[in-house]
Amino acid sequence: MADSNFIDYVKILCRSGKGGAGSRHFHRAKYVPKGGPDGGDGGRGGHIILRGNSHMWTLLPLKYRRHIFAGNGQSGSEGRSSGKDGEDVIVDVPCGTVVFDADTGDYLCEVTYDGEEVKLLKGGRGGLGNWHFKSPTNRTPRYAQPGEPAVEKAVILELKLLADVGLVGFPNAGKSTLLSSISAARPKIADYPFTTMEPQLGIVEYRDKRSFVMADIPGIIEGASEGRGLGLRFLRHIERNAVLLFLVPADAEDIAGQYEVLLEELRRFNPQLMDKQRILAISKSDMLDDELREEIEKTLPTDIPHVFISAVTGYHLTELKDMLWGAINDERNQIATPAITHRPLDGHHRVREEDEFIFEPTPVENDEEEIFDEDDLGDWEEDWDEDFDDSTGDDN
Ligand SMILES: Nc1nc2c(ncn2[C@@H]2O[C@H](COP(=O)(O)OP(=O)(O)OP(=O)(O)O)[C@@H](O)[C@H]2O)c(=O)[nH]1
Ligand SMILES: [Mg+2]
Repeated sequence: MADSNFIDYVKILCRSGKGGAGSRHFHRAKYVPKGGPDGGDGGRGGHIILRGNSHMWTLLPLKYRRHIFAGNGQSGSEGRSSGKDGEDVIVDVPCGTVVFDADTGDYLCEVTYDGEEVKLLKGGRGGLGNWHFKSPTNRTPRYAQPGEPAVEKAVILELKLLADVGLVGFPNAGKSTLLSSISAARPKIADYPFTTMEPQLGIVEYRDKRSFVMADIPGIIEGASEGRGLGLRFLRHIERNAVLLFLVPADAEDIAGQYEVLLEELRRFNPQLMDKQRILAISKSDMLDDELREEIEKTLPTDIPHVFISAVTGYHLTELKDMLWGAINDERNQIATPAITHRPLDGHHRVREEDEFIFEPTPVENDEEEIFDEDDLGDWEEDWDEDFDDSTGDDN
């Protein structure tokens, strides 16, 4: 997968900006002997915001951007002027990106639609300047609030493709051939297993200019949940699909048995997948005659609708699309899809080379905090008399 452009799992280090410190400044000017505190507030630290972008379909740009740091807020300064807010960082991600805490595996947030903005890490609040702390009992507050610290977190971004129909089958079942015959997608097709190494989406045009999205994922074999074959890593791309289309080739020895194996692997990956509507297509049916088809028909599982198809001759493809369309628009599926709960990350999802990725965070630079020089205050504080008339009319 090293040379692949389809990246659906990245680990990055994010750090929001820290808040700027409030200023401890005292006003001084000619003919204004006791100007009083006038230190302004620190600026807010920058947020890290994720934004859905429908033109992106892989996390590849983030693979080369392992550190995402927002700007720090600037310190406040004299004359009650507030420091500048730190710069927010907006990170574009494909729709369907789910974010987990890399240390605990806990689900944090997700971005589903184009333009959706999700605040991943909040910037620290800026500290209040000393003029806020002026009171009748303390006219020379020599303190100001420091800014809130930055938040640092290692996160894992996982892409779960958003498609209406997910294709499930053993390697060589004809999944890619089907996608290429009913959509404009051109996945690689060959008569050896694991031709498809990464998921691919295709838009299936349907009657009356309607369309739906179909996802072709790498083949699944028995024991995939224990890591055999390509494992179950790609199954997350069908977690959000409304309908699962199982593909078993007509020349398989035991079609019902193959279907059961696939179903069991799915169940082990995520029991929630069992709630989805399923359709069974017997692929490569051009190899069957009527007699054989009738014989197979008797052995098929009865709890799932089925259809004999051939992606090569186009046999029953319209019927298949009708069945899929009906299932996608089935009210139950529409309710079920957005309600998916995200489990914390587990071993099924992990990508070793990503997990061994070691962070070398650059130390947070100490931004020049306003140093309050005691001597600077001079003597004037001493002659700050009790009955000092606060003529500035402050709101405090
Ligand atoms: N006769 C016939 N052969 C088919 C049909 N569909 C696919 N094939 C052949 O089956 C082989 C595998 O097809 P693919 O589409 O690559 O299968 P896949 O399920 O995507 O396989 P992986 O990507 O390896 O999991 C190819 O040699 C295809 O030409 C069909 O409808 N009829
Ligand atoms: Mg394929």
